[in-house]
Amino acid sequence: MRLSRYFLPTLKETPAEAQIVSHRLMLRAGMIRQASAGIYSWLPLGLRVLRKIEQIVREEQDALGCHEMLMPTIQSADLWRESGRYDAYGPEMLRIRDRHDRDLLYGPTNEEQITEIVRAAVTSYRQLPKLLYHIQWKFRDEVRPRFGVMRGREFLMKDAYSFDLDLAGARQSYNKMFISYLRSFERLGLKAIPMRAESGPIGGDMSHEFVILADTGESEIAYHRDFLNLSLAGRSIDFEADLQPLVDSYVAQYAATDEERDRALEASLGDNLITGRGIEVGHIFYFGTKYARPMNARVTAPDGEPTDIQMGSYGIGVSRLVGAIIEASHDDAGIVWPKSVAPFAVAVINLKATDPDCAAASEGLYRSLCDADIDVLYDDRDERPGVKFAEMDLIGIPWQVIVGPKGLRAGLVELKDRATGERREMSAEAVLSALLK
Ligand code: P5A
Repeated sequence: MRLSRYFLPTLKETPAEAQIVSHRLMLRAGMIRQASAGIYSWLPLGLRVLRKIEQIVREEQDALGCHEMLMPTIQSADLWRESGRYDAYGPEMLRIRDRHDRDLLYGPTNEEQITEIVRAAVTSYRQLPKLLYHIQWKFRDEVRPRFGVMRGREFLMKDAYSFDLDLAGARQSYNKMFISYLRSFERLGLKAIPMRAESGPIGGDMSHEFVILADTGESEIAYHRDFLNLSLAGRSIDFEADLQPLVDSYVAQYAATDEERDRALEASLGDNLITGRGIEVGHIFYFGTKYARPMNARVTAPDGEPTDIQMGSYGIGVSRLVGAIIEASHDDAGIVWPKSVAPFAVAVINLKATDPDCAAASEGLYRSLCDADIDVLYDDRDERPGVKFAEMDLIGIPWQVIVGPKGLRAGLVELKDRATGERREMSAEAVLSALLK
């Protein structure tokens, strides 16, 4: 991508309305623009990051055997009357009326919609288990939308739903998601801590919030210090095996929210307990027959009796993650993208666009990187070097290749690592082979 032709409306001034660093940086880096309170347009740079996150989440859902589909944003109120949630949901739900006076709503979540789909198609225990997900925009008319995309009114969620015959099956589905979430967040460059959460009317131990550490987070958290050393990276997981021992090894490590019932556990951790603040990036629930019963989602069990389907739901805040990753990874100069989600892998910075040698060398590098299928942002503008450096640091591209007249005379360009600030002089060929690796 040539920067001269790209749409990257960066801001020099810090926008006054932004209270936290990720919101400030997303506005300054030209990633988003507010449309109205809690509703944002995603500009080209922001959309690239959103799509990268979405793709990692998608690959990890696919890997555990969850199947992608797409449900609409607009739902019928009648479905929600069946489950009893239409009145219960309150003012957070955006209610709409069509030209025939039919009540609709902009979906805040999709339990009812998916239950309707599955009950129509699944009638026998032989068709279970089923795991389905979609990645779709949601609307919640939050009282206080704030912090940019972190607490928006319109936001992108990955929501998955599990359908099982019995509790043992439901627990296995839950555990698959639990382990898959740890892997997904690791791939996104995050350390997410699974915290026991309020499990609602069903009780039991099957609801967890996945929280990443950030001082500006809205959740209070407490965890065992060893937790930060746990990792699934490089481990291949057999999702059909019994995952309970692996889940237990995580769950045993730390405490949870500041609920009364967790105080004893917190006390038992003693010096190993670390408390702090975090951002909830995922939330998983087991809710048994809460929707299946009122909505008549049943199968015939092996004994021939009709049985309510056991369900769970599993959310990841895809658009919130863009902000959360920035909260976890930035410095004074701007964003420091983890390589897995960076909008471009490499930036080529031509320090003197009017110099034919600089232009030829930069073009050559740009072409070779593009040919190798690497996402490159090429700053070909006639701008001062200081402006170019500041903008590339602000938007956080992991590798910068800096081409200037002085270096070129010695046959050298510079390769800068955005995360460490380390700069190395090398030949263009050496830069190419380093980046292609
Ligand atoms: C689980 C999937 C649910 O809605 N139903 C389907 C369940 N859970 S949840 O916790 O309410 O939301 C899941 C995740 O969505 C993100 N999220 C938000 N992101 C941005 N702005 C918001 N207003 C917002 N509300 C929820 C969170 O990451 C949450 O974990």
